[in-house]
Amino acid sequence: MRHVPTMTDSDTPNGPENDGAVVTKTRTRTQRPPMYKVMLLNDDFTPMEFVVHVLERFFGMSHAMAFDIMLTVHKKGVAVVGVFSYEVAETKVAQVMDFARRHQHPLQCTLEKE
Ligand code: TYC
Repeated sequence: MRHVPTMTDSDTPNGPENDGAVVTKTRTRTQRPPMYKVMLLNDDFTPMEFVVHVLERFFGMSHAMAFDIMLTVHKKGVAVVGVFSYEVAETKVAQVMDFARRHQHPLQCTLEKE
């Protein structure tokens, strides 16, 4: 029976004893999906406790972590609160914006490609 060369043969590709067959190997480059940073912006009116609640409720943070991130936003003006796929990031932004609007707070949440 005719020998079919494979990449496990020590003399492939195209070494001796492969009947002149051309062995090619195609490398498929996999792409990681782009990720998006969700950011919270400071303002002068949204109560601190409300922001802490938002971080616990929509970003699954502990109270201590939520308080810490809230203070960072308060002091620096902005902070990344999570990194997600586009669909998840967009959903988080919509949930936060809707929740803030329903409570009549001007809290702003945005997303940015990483
Ligand atoms: N600066 C607000 C205050 O003093 C608190 C605050 C923190 C508001 C973070 C928004 O994303 C924010 N009440």
